[in-house]
Amino acid sequence: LYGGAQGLLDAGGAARSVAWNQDTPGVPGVAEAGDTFGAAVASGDGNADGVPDVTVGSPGENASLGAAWLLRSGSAGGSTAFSPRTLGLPDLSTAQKYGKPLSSR
Ligand SMILES: [Ca+2]
Ligand SMILES: [Ca+2]
Repeated sequence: LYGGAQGLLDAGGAARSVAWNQDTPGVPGVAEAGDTFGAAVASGDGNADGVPDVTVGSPGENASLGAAWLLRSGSAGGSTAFSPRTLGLPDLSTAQKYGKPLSSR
């Protein structure tokens, strides 16, 4: 949901929203059953440019290894996915469900 000076609703009482998934142009990956993309969502200005960014968790990605997506400035364009594999972390055989908990700052 887009926010504004009036909150989540505009002056006319309407809300505008956007939806993303892994098949949205600019969002890395492929939407698959069990991804649980969006199981956790957090917002905050992670790169301190004054524009809120959105982080989306997908703990079911890659057989529940899990991953998280960073949508800079709340936009699909140029978004990035992070997983234990892309970060070079140990690739355990057990489900890590990376991206299940997210926090804002
Ligand atoms: Ca996927
Ligand atoms: Ca930002």
